[in-house]
Amino acid sequence: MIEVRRLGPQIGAEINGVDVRALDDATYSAIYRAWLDYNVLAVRGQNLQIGEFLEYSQRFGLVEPHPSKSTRHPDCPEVTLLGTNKFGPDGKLDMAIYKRGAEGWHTDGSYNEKPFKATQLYALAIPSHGGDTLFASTYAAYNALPERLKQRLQNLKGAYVYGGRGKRTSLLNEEDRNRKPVFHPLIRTHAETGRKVLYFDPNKILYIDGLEEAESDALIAELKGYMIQPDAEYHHKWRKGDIVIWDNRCSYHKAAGDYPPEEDRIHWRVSISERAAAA
Ligand SMILES: O=C(O)CCC(=O)C(=O)O
Ligand SMILES: [Fe+2]
Repeated sequence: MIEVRRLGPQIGAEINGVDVRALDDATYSAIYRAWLDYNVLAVRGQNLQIGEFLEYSQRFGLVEPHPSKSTRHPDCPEVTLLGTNKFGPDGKLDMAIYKRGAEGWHTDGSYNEKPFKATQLYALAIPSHGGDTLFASTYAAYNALPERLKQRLQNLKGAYVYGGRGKRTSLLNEEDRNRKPVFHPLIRTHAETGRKVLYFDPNKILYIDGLEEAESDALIAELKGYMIQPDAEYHHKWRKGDIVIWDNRCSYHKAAGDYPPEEDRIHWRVSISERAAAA
C-alpha cells in the first residue's frame, strides 16, 4: 500500500515510491483518496514523457486545453508550458510568463461556467532557489467567516472573467479577450466531500451580483481578508520530477514568482474538468 505523508497542517501531502505510469486501480484510488483528504498532493520522483503525463492526468477527469493558446505545447495542446519562452526576441524578460500565477492568490478556471476541478503540474526544471508554489485551504477560509458573513454570502454570486478587474489578458489571443462574465456562488459545497468552501478569486472577480458598486467593492475587500488562514497554508518546494495536483474546488494557490529569472523553471501543466456524467 502507498504511504501518504502529510506536509502542511491542513492541506498538502506527498507520496513517494510509486511510478504513475504503472498504477493499478487500487493504488490509483488510494492516491485519489489522499488528494481529496489533503487537497494538494505531490507525487515525487517521476520520469515522464508528455504522453505519459497526459494519460495519468486523464485518470482524474477530462483534460482541457487552456484558453491561453500561445502557451500551449506545440505538439500537445492539452498541455500548457510554464516558464518557456521567457525572454522575447529583444532579450527582455516577458513578465506575463515569468510572473504567471504570481499576481495573487487565486483558483484556476473561475472564468469558466464550470471551473476546473484540478490543475496538475509536472516539474521539468527547477531553479536553485525560490519558485515555490503556495497553497491555502478554502475550507479553512469558510470556517473562519463570522456567522454574519456566512449568512450574508449564502445567496450571493460573484461575476468572473479571465483577467478580472485588472484586465490582465496578455496571455490570451485577441479573439479570446472579451468573454462574458460567468457567475458562481460565493459559498460552494464540494461535490465529493460535501464540505463548504469560500469560493472567491480576487484576480478574476468583477463584482458581486445584485450589490451596489461601493457595497460590492467593500465586500470583495472584506473577503480577501479571510482567504488565507495562517494554519491552513502549505508551500511547495519543487524538486525535478515532482507531480503536484491541486483541487481548485477547495484550495487557493499562487506562484511565489521570486526565482532568478535567468534560471529555468519549467513545468508541464494540465487543467482537469469533471467528466460529464454518463447518459
Ligand atoms: O507556477 C506555479 O507555481 C503555479 C502557477 C499557476 O497559478 C497555475 O499553473 O495555475
Ligand atoms: Fe493558477
